[in-house]
Amino acid sequence: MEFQNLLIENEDLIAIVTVNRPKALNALNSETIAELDRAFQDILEDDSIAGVILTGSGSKAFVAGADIAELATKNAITGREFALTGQAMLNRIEELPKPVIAAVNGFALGGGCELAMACHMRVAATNAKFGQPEVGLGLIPGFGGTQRLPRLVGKGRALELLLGGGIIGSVEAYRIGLVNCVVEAIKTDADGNEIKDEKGRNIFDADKFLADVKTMFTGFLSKGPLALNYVIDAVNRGLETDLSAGLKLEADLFSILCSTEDASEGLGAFLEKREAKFTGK
Ligand code: CO8
Repeated sequence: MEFQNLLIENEDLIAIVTVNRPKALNALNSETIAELDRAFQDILEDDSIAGVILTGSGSKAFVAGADIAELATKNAITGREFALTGQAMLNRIEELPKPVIAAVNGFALGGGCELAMACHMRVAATNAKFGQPEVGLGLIPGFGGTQRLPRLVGKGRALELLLGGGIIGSVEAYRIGLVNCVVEAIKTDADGNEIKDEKGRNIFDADKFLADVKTMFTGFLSKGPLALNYVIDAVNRGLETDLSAGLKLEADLFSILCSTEDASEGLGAFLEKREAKFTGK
């Protein structure tokens, strides 16, 4: 399918999905939300894809939020529809049975931070900036920010970001647990010396960043595909329930895996001191 606002490349079992509206800092309008929904539906059905890297085009923004020009046209009815449609798309990402990693390059604000939080893991470039600035627009987050942020960083820190509307950098995002790691990807010359811009600042290298994320991600994708699927399911559903129901769910999923070809291959490979070759069966 052709997309107007997304670029999709499939490389080595990984789909790299890039939100591509650079003139609006990759802000999410209705069309982009529908395209992301469609793209993740396609990825679900595509057996040649084992995982997804989600990023934004250019060096300035991952996604700078919901499209504010479009938001300004919403009333109580259409605003609710917009929030529910965005939430459904983010739920689709969160529930995808294949790992999804957000490669956050630049601004991840409002809906952009919410998009990153719906992914299973987040890698931040050093230039990444996160925030939920909606209160400054007289709004609250509508794509899950009030729910996923406290689950990721705890109630106190989430309230500080949600009430203050402030923007934090990659190091602080790492410190509070909003991102899994920070990667420095800056342009260097052939001798490895940093190339600076006219103001003496480092220059972000988007290709290097994606290559580093891809290398990191490939390690995850070498594991048993069914096990990855069940980890995502157990964590997502477990967080919706109490500990005893979550533990029962884990035992059920564990027992199903015990009878899979992936588990006999993984256990056999360990005992035979060789590398496992999983088939996802
Ligand atoms: N929507 C639409 N256009 C945007 C957005 C956005 N979120 N962000 C930036 N742009 C546009 C700017 O309007 C500008 O366009 P133009 O060149 O035509 O004037 C272009 O992108 C470049 O932006 P700036 O000139 O502002 O770039 P700066 O480097 O000066 O600033 C910032 C970068 C700090 C990121 C700044 O652009 C900014 O503050 N953007 C808005 C960030 C924001 O508030 N995001 C939250 C939006 S609300 C939201 O996400 C709610 C989600 C849930 C909604 C559900 C409700 C129903």
